Amino acid sequence: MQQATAIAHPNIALIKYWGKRDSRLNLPAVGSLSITLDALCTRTRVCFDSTLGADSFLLDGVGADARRVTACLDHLREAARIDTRARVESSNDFPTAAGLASSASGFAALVVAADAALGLGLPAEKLSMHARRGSGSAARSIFGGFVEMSRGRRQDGTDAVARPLLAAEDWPLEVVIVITDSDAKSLGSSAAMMSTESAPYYAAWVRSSHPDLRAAREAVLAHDFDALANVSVHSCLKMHALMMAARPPVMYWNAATVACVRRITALREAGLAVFYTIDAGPQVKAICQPEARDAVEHALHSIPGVAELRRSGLGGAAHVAEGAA
Ligand code: 2P0
Repeated sequence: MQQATAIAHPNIALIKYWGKRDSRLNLPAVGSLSITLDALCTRTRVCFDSTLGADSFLLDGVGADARRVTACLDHLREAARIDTRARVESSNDFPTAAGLASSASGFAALVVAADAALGLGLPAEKLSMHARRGSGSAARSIFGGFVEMSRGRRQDGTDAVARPLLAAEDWPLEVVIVITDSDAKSLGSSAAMMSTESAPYYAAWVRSSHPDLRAAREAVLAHDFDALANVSVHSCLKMHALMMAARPPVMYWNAATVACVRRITALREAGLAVFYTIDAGPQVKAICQPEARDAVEHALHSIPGVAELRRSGLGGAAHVAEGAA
């Protein structure tokens, strides 16, 4: 038996990945920029066992569909020139499939654990490429802090990988995660993404993502909070507008989502260093300077429909869990 356990953290995109240039290889249509959250965590154990006839997948203690896990492991098995099946056990300390990027941390942890179990020792860029094949956003969760993901140009996708942009300790922003609904979402992001390619603005979305990515990269490297806030809110709302303009439309927001957006906007107008982003779900993430965090939490916790607040710093590259089997 060859086994290892890995830990990975979800990330949230400030410049959004939405749309694919190749769905078979899972290549993104646009580049993206994210922050990895150190307070949320996925722990995944992979055990290759020659007595197994098929891969099995236990997610938060419950048997789950192993097809995407198998597809991801197949690439690593090919690299290791083995055909052994694996038992995979994964758990999240936050709601799964609810717009909190559990697939990002999930596939990043899977790839890092499988790489260690098989003794491959792949470099981080290769791990990122394998994670991307599992889930586009997972490519970014291989790294901590601020991370940039390239759309790449090559047809084989070998250049569609993430790279670290700035270490967390170089600009230690904080995130208040506002959970407005912890149920799993009814429409997964892969399906939603495919359907939004029917929106009439899709070509404009792809075209306009390049200057957004450049502006965000420059803002991160210059530690320019206002510039990062402006371009991040723009990317977020543009992505949701694209979803709403699809046929059929996709609408992830609920009343509390809208109330939080309005409250955060008012806080920012009043001079607080905070902005919001929203992913494929109804949760809101408030990104702020550390000194603004208490005021942000205070303003958000009493909004009707807000179920829970979680706070996080940045950090957390995916890694093998030392001492675990
Ligand atoms: C992102 N999201 O950049 C965007 C913003 C959600 C909204 O990447 O089809 O689960 O598995 O590659 O990575 C969520 O999509 O999609 C996502 P697949 P994924 O974080």
